[in-house]
Amino acid sequence: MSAAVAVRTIAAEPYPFPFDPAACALLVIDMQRDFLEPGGFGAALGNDVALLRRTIAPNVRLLAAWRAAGLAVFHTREGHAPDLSDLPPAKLARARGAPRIGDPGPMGRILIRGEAGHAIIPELAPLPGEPVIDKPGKGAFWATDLQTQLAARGIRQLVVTGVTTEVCVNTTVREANDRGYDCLVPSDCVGSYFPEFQEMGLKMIKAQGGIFGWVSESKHLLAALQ
Ligand code: C5J
Repeated sequence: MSAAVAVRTIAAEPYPFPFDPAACALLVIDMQRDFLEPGGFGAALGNDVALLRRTIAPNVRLLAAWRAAGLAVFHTREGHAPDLSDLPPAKLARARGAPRIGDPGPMGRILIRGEAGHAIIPELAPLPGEPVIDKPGKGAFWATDLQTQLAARGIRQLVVTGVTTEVCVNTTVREANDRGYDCLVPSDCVGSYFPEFQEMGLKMIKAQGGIFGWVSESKHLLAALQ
């Protein structure tokens, strides 16, 4: 990790974000084939994956700059054990009439660890040494050791990217906020299958003086990292 990088201010809403690179991790949420690729879980539910795929290029650029600066990177994957022992019955019961978690899909069993669809898309594949947090829930903190790993690296800020804006990104930002982390969400690096949820998901984060965190664009982070 880069130790001598100064704190700098990032243009953001509702007000500038005091970016402290040495204490800030990039947390890339669930950029998995099941959500982003045709034939995955998201597509099987009738969603247009193009709305999520527009986030790939900005994430690739941000991840490259983050790595070049030597800063901390974490990835997450939503998924479950093959025997579904970590899948709450209530979660399994949802999506009646549609393919469910554990059902066979074009890329293996849907959202099951080890299946092709569960993997992170190749464009954003984790490098050796970058932690990958396997999470059975929507939030990245529940039933994972993310908080322990962040504490071990002295992380107090998170730049949260990935999919989907209103589900796993929002849940993770809220979990992080309650645990004392400052979260910045670059709007071009998060995506939703639903344009109205994209808009509202971002508005909810920055509302009321930044009730859950800050919203910015990746270009401001890229400029600060140069
Ligand atoms: C969903 C996620 N949408 N990663 N998962 O079920 O947001």
